[in-house]
Amino acid sequence: MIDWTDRTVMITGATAGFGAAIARRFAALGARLVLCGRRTERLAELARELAAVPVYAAPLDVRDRAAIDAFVAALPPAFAAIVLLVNNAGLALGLDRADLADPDDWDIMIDTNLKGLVQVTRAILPGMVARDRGHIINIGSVAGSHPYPGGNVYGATKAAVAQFSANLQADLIATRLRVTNIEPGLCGGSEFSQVRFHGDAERAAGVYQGTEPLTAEDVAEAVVWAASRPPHVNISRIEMMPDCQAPGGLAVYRR
Ligand code: NDP
Ligand code: 8X3
Repeated sequence: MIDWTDRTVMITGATAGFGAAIARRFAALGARLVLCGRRTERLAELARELAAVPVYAAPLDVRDRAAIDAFVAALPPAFAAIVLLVNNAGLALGLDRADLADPDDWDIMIDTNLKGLVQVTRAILPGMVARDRGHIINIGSVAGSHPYPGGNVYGATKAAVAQFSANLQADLIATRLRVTNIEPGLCGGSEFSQVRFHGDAERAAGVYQGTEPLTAEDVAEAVVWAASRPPHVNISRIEMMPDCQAPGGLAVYRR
């Protein structure tokens, strides 16, 4: 098993859901943590909870490129050599048909899930390449491979994340860097559906009714597993679903 105690792990979107679970999991393994998200109070709480390991937590909106550069430039020396970047920050907004969807929701998803993820990667990558050491784990989604009604732009951003991950792997072939795209399906216990339905708790709860969905801890486990393979092993993709979910939604509309 890899010794994480001399390794720095950066997690975007650590203030809730998967990001917080991934942070807790790596803290239990003794890693140094760089945590970010927009909600400063949540970051402070998590840093206090995980005080047994070195934690650098600071606010970052991944949609702001200048803020990303400033965040990376301000990393204290002890936290600057990131060996694992988990690009987790992201969101779905709305589940409306494309002709009815809110164009502002579309912009926010593209700016966060795609533009934010690629620009955080771009800011961290040069250091990893210079050290010839690093792993980028992106949090994609089954929505990037399997269409469903109302998934329109959310799924498109996650498809782009999958292809960006594969293209990164191609770019980095001559280095020891690794790239993984983790693609979870239905997952409960995070704020994902509350955010998707703009705070409608009843509608959010309905998504999981009668199911036993994945948990944030299941996703964190997959992240730790992919990151802990021997250095020559690159896990390119992990698609994971709860056993109550399956692909196979080809639609036929009969008039
Ligand atoms: P949560 O809503 O619980 O967490 C999302 C995290 O992203 C929060 O920490 C939030 O922090 C952060 N975030 C959102 N926008 C920004 C931004 N502009 N800048 C920085 N951070 C941001 O959702 P999940 O934990 O469920 O989702 C995490 C990732 O997993 C997302 O990429 C999501 O698309 C993906 N996913 C989720 C699935 C699910 O069913 N839950 C399944 C498959 C993939 P803050 O608000 O403080 O900025
Ligand atoms: C989250 C899973 O099915 O809501 O990415 O798109 S789904």
